[in-house]
Amino acid sequence: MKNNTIKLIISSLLMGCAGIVTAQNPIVQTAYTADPAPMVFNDRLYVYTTHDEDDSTWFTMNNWKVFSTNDMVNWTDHGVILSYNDFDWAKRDAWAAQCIERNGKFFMYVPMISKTNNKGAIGVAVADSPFGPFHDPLGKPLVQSEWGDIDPTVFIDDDGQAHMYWGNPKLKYVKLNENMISYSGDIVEVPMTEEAFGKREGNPERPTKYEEGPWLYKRKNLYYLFWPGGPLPEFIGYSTSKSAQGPWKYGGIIMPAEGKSFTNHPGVTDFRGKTYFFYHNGALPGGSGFTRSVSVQELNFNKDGSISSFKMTNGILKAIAAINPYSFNQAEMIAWSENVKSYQNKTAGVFIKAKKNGAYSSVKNVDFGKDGATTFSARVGTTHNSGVTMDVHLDSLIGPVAATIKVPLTGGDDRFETVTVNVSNKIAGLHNLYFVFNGKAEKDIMFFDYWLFSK
Ligand code: FUB
Repeated sequence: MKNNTIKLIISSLLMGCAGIVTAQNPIVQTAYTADPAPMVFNDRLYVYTTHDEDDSTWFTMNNWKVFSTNDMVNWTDHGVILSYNDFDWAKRDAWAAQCIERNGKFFMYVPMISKTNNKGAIGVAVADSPFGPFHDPLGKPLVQSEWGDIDPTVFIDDDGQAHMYWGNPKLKYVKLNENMISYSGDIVEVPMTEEAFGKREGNPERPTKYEEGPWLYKRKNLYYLFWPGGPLPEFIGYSTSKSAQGPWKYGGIIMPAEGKSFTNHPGVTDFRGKTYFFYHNGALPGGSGFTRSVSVQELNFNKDGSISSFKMTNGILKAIAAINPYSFNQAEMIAWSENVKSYQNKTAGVFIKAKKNGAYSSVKNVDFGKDGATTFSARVGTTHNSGVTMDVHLDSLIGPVAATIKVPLTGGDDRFETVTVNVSNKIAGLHNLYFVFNGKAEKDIMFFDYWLFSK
């Protein structure tokens, strides 16, 4: 075999093709996230998540985050966009939420514990953009019926009628008014029948498999309610109906319980002709039932609309769009990373920090075009003066080094400098990029805000 052929085979084996890698789940590696709530707006896919604090040994959850993608593979972290502290009446437990757009406003439905009676309640916050700032227009809960007011899901039907479902162990719904911050009629308790949610043995308080975390979705005039079921560990089951108000018919278990988290939580949306199923597990290093992470995979339907059971996968491996390297790209847009954490402050907004020597982040399917790139710029900083560098590798962690940045000592992570260097060889065509962070310090090697190439 000729040398060039051998090189080609080895590099294909090591690197895979641009846009294809071996694992893309969990979609966020820089923080623990759970309870995914997808939303499509202006041809971009957003996913709102809860946020398990690092090292949490209970549901230590103080705020909600949002991530977005144009290609299903590279996810941008937009940071914390709402906290229970933004509600005067709430005191803790920023649990599973959903954001939905109506008439140019974004409505975030969030469960929290109320200060007045220590019980769960669902609030609503409103913003003019998917990233906030969100504010509480009511100054009080939208609903608080009794124990178990958690996990709201909101769906706006083709005729404009919005419904909000929620609850554990009871499942309830209301009809939301067009302003989305009030409702009409009574809170309806959904009958917990075996026909609707399957039979659970041996627990009179929970006669059916339904546990919590409903997600309402419509496809071809059929309404789907996806829900985590029990007994624990949770699986995901579903029920269908011809109306958003039921009656519901149990469809079966679609995702059996798997992995280190005893909870799971569904979120389903259509995006550019496909349907995607979001869920969570404990798959990140340090992962558990209280340090969870969000994953996604395609959802397929049988001809009759039913859904066959499937397992958790490595995720969406092939990007459906390319990244433009000649515009500003946020460092927190990541396909995969290791030993990197995301932060946010007033100077940089959201940025990433390399926690140890050799940490890296990567992006997939970057289209350099025919002409090719000649310089690389990055906004970076460090608190160390001992030779901190950032290498840009092409196509794999051990691929050729296209550029090396010497990271200047800038001071704290609110101080960045933009550094520009020539690339070693002109880069053209489609590539994956690996940003590898090198330094002798024990921790917090450097911080990174954005990057771009020029022709
Ligand atoms: O994340 C806290 C709670 O765990 C959610 O509200 C439930 O759905 C479960 O995922």
